[in-house]
Amino acid sequence: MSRPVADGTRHPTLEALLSRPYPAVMGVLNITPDSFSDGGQYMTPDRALAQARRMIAEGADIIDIGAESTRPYGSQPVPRDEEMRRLNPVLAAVVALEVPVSIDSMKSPMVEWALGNGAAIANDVWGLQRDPDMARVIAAHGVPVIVMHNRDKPDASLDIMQDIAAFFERSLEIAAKAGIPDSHIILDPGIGFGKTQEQSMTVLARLDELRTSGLPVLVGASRKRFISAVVPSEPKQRLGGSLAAHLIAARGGARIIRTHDVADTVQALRVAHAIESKR
Ligand code: HH2
Repeated sequence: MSRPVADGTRHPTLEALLSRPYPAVMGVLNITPDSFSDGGQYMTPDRALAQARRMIAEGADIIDIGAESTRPYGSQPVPRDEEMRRLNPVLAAVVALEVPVSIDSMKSPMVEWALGNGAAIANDVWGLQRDPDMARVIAAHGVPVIVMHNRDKPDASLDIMQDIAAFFERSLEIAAKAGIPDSHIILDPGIGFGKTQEQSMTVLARLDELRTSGLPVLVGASRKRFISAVVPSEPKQRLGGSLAAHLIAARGGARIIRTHDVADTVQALRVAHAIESKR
């Protein structure tokens, strides 16, 4: 289940990661000037690669690379050429680190390019429902896809769990039509996307309801704004809240945790698992 790499260590495959008793950790690598918590920090290829190496040393199982901020409010749309200009000097070098790389992009041509250049997972924050070519591109490469729930605007009157379930049903239909097997789908409720802060917390509290699909669930609560609704804080001061959310997500069945703070998250997940195994 694992493949050897040049330095003699062995990094497990995605299948092996998902079968572990504690969740896999996905480290966030934002090559953007405007990401909500770390914009501008990894804009040069050297810095981006150093951050990827650091996250892997800290225990990241997957590196998620994005070159366009997807934060719901205030992010600037990035033209495809610019997204490519940011990713091009970084992607191959990160892929060479031999950890599965996911490409966080809403544009099917970017995803196609990244999958052709070694990315192993597609991360679509519109769950195959925005770019009409996304499902075809992903099916053609035969790779797993993270299908994230999203909405243009939050609606406080919604039953958010029902909305997510209906959204995933549509995504799964699109995937099936394009020839993406269920075994390649990872569901993500999209914490902070098209949701009120209350709804983001409801989703975390009721995550186990998403498991009825039998598909693995990813959660990314790292540094997000709902934390500040409970304890006012700047994004970089939200580690405690992020860990709390991620431990609750793990208990609710999340199989992958997406985070900016890899070392602390790995430690929290592993210690929680070690304690729970004593019951
Ligand atoms: N959150 C962000 C971006 N991409 N992808 C998935 N699947 N799930 C998430 O929760 C998710 C995501 C937002 O975080 P970040 O990448 O740090 O910010 P920005 O989009 O501003 O770059």
